This record gives sequence, structure tokens and C-alpha cells, in this order.
Amino acid sequence: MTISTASAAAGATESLDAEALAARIATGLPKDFVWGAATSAYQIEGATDEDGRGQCIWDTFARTRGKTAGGESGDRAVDHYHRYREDVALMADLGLSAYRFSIAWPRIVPTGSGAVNPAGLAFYDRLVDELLAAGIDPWVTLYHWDLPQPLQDIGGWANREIAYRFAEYTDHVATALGDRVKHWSTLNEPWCSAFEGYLTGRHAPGVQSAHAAVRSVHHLLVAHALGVEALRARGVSDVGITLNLIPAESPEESPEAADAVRLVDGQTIRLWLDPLLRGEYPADVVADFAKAGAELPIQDGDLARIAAPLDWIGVNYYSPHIVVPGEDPDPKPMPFVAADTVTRVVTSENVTALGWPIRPRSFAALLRRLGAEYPGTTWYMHENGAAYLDQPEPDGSVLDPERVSYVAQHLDVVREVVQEGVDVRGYFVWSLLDNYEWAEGYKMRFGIVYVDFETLARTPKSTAHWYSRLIREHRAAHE
Ligand code: IFM
Repeated sequence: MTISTASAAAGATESLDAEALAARIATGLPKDFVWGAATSAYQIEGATDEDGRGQCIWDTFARTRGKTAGGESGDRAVDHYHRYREDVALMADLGLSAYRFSIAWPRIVPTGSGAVNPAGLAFYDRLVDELLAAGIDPWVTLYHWDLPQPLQDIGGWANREIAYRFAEYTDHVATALGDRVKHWSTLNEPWCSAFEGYLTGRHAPGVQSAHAAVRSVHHLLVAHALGVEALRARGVSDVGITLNLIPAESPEESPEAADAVRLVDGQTIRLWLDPLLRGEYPADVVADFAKAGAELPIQDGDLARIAAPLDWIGVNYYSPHIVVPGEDPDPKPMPFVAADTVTRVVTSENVTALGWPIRPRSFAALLRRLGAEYPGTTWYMHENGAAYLDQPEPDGSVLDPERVSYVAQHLDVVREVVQEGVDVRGYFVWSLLDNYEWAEGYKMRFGIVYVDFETLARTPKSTAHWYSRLIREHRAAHE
């Protein structure tokens, strides 16, 4: 199969065979490059009523009529809670060196504060031991969107109290797993938690308020800061945060188009990286918030704590936001505060099944920009992948050439920018398994391993085989 790459070195687009591209990536990345796959608790575990797990905002949201496709929920998901051994064996077969997964807060502290649930901790204890026995390095994410419902009942992330509860929960998990888990991410994609959870309401808890969304931004960052302090206090040395850094671009060249790009870029990228890495919120974003009557509830000392040194930033990238100026006629509101002058460009050209444009050159530009504007930072690709409507062949195999192409193109970009000196140290494909894609339900498949949602049987797709060969080739190249 032939893949077009975005290599800048080649000038124009270049076409390479999938195996030749794998060889170029394998030999072009350094010896200690980390090869992983990622998942999250609510999307794969199921067992939402077992072993003392409490309820989370996604349980409530999915039960609310009209909020998720077909009313689907993570109640059973792909039953990883019971099948984790099989899943770890699968990862070992693929040759993964690392696995990024999240801990379900409602399993550990079912009511969000107070008593710890030992049975919940025991699950992750078993999972971590299983991973280590298989030679796979666990990368824990502490929060991937499953806020305990009792904490939402007191305002959720719009209430500063939640940040303190997060620090307590972090301490419990670090105490239990810190002897074996070396890599910790505090939050996954806080932009989604704040803007999709509290502004558009397309995600749990389904609130629609600029005021609540902006408060949530700051409280999520305070939670991150307190979480880092809790982890450091337990002697954890490899700590970061995972951000979805969606670059904005416009096909138009005008001051209005530049302003639309500025607004979107400000709220997706600079709103997070600037306080974390520079100790300040971007002034233009604060001004956009003020236009909507919303203010970041900063207290004395917060900014210094948020900017405490990190070991890395995890980057989740899928696609750029393509925008033009003007009021968006789309009935779905743009997920940005004061975005009444920004229209999303919808295209059907070179998109995944979710309609997300495939633009490896935008990805390359993003990584180069991160390297240039935030020098001295280490980056890990914590998520990258593509949704397609995969179906098994009559012989049971699952062929997903579009996903092979997507992953190969984006990995080749990683290779290229690493060779230019951008400090990207690993790649986690999203996702290990087909799973619950939040409000989209189960239709959109992101896995490199196919899951039959009836029988729950797992079948590695072509991407899994290609990725596995790449990992082995990389190892062989550095032996
Ligand atoms: O499935 C999600 C994941 O939970 C967070 N990042 C984006 C993925 C694809 O939408």
C-alpha cells in the first residue's frame, strides 16, 4: 500500500510504500523513543456498578435522554475491567513499551471526597502488576473526564473545592501505585472538560454557561497544580499534563480571518500552555472572556503554583480547526467563549469518519511551533489516531488501510521534527481498542484493535500489525 507523506524535506508530497515508511520512521527515531497506546477508564472499563464504584458525571449524562448517540453509555464498554489480562497480553504481543490509561476517580473515592474504596484501588494494583510483568511501562492519567457525581452536585469544576478534592484523590492513588508507576499525567484535555462540559454542554455534565466554563478552566489548572504537589510529595519524578493542542488555521487572508484564528488558537493552545510554562494567562484571551462577561477566578499565588516545573507536556492531536470569520450558521455552537465571529469550515475532502480533516502538515507546523515558542519543553504524543467505520472481512480479519496511512503520515512528521531538534520522546496511538466515543457512542471506531461489541472479541486490525512491525524494526535498528 502506498502512503503520501507530508515530509517537508521532500518538498512536495511524496509517496512511499507503507513498509518503506515504517523503515524510515524506525531508523529515524532515537533508541529510547517510547511506543505506546492509550485508553481511558470510562471508555473501556465497563463494570460501572461493581466493587463499590460510585457514579460519575458520564453515568448521569448518558442516562439523560438525547445526550449521547442512541442513549449509549460506558456501562459495559469493552469490559476491560474483567478482561484486562487479555488486553495486556495483546499489548505484549504488539510489542508496546508503554500503556497510557486513566484511573476512574469514582472507583477510588466513590463519593468524590472522604472514604477510599480499597476494591477500586485493587483493580489498578492488579493492572499495574500485570503490565510490569509483561514489560510494559504504565503511564497513568488521573483525570479523564469521569468526575464523581457528588462533586458535580456542588458545582463541579466551576467550584474551586473540586481542585482540593482532586489533590486528595491524587494522593490516594500515588500512595497506592507510586512505588511502581513512574509516569503521571494529572489531567487529560482540560479544554474539553471546561468548554465541551460547561460551555457547549455536548459533554458531561452538559452545562451551558460561559461563566461556568471560564471558572472551570482556572479550577482545572489549580487542580493540576495541587495534583503535581501531591505527586511530588510522594516522591514521583515524572509528571506532566495532557493537552489537546488543536491548531487553528484559515484558508482566508484578512484581518478578520487572522482574528478568528487568534481567538481559537488562544483558547485551545495559549490558554493552557502560557500559564503552565510562562506563569501567565494570555491577555487577549482574558479580554475575549471579559467580552462574554466571564472572568478567571485567580487567587493570590495560583499562577506561581500552576507554573511549577513539569517533566513534560502530553500532546493530543487529531486535526486542525479550520475557521473563517463570520457568524457560524451551524446550529452546534463553536466551543469557544465569545466566538460569535468565528465559523468552522466543514469539508468533506480528506476527512476521517468523524469529518475531521486529515492534515499532517498542520501537525508538523504545530510541533515546530511548540518547539520554537516553548523551548526547553519535553513533549510526548499522548494521543493521535483516526475514527473509521471498520468492519471485519468474511475471514474475520479487519483491514483499515486509511488508519495505517493516517498513523504512518503523522509518525513520519514526528520523525521529521525530532530530527530537526523538537524534543518529542514518545507516541501513544489512540486507541488500543475500539471503545465508547463519548457522545458519539460506539459507532466511531478509533481502535487499532477491533472489538466486536456483541461478543467483545478483540481482533488486531492492519494498523496494529503495521505498528507492531514498526516497533520491532525500531528495536532491531538500535540493537
Ligand atoms: O476518545 C477521545 C479521548 O477520550 C480524548 N481525546 C480524543 C479522543 C477522540 O475523540
